[in-house]
Amino acid sequence: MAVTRSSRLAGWLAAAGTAAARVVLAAVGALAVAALPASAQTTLTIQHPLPLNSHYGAGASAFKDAFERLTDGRYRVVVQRNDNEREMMESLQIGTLDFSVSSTGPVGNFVPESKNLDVPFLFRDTAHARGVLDGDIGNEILAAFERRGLTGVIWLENGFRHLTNSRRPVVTPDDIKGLKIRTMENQVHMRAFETLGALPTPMTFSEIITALQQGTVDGQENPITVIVSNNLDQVQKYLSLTGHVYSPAVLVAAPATVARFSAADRAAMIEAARAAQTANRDRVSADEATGVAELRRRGMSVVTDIDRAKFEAALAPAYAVYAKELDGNLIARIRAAAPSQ
Ligand code: EAX
Repeated sequence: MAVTRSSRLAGWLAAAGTAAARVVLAAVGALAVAALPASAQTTLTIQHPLPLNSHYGAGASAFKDAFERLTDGRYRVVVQRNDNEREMMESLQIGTLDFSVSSTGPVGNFVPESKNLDVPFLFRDTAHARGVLDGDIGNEILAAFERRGLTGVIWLENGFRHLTNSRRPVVTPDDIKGLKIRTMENQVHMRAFETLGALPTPMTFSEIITALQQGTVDGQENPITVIVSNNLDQVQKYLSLTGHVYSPAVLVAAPATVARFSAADRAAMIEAARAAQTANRDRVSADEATGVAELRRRGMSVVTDIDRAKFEAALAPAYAVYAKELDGNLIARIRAAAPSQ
């Protein structure tokens, strides 16, 4: 059908009409949503262990904004801090919490398959890690959550972990000997530090600052983004860029919460989770680009020339145990995997 002037005018009017109609409809919709009695709105909670102004906060807020938008305000998502990741997993299993963002730290105690991701020096770099987690291997491990009374929604990122301490600069594996190191409640990590001659002390993130201040432990290990956003420079003098292990994070849902969702709401949850992943990873990349300089500016003494091969060699006894206790085939597939595009 050719476009004529009078019809164009008619068209413009129709378009104007449509545009006006669309504005009215949107306004009515917004009013309708705003007018939704609180009772019609379901409140859901997402918890994570770090400050709101962090890579986890960025992910959780992006999830909240997207899910509320995609479900037309029928849901309100409350973001809370809970720096006990194990407790969050338990709450998801019993349905007293809806969503969480956490590292895989204590997750291996609930989903043993995720322990394979916690092996030191397993991932070559961030692209390799993201490629594995966004691919078949990542999906296989997420599927394993279902068998443990949890719903693994999407992989997020904590980052490569580095060692800090208040006693001495750590350059070689020998320098770690005898240091009391706070670790997450993660047997894979604890075995690595034991093998290097350190004294690993597992504790939740909530206990870390006091333990460092009181000298219960000499050091700890975390990604740059966590060290910066929690001001660990105030209780630690030395930072060694060991990058000794990649720390995945994961958005997990309570199966009971997901079971109450319609198919459309589940689709909204997945789309919101993708928004969370993008916001989280972008924040990690940004913090990693500026964090070391920032920590130096705050007075930390930074060791950059870490001999990775020396640390891997010193960990050989631990790798032998991992080969028996973990899934050697899966670990080999991860090592062989291509980086993300
Ligand atoms: O997930 O406990 C830790 O060291 C974690 O890196 C922190 O809670 C973020």
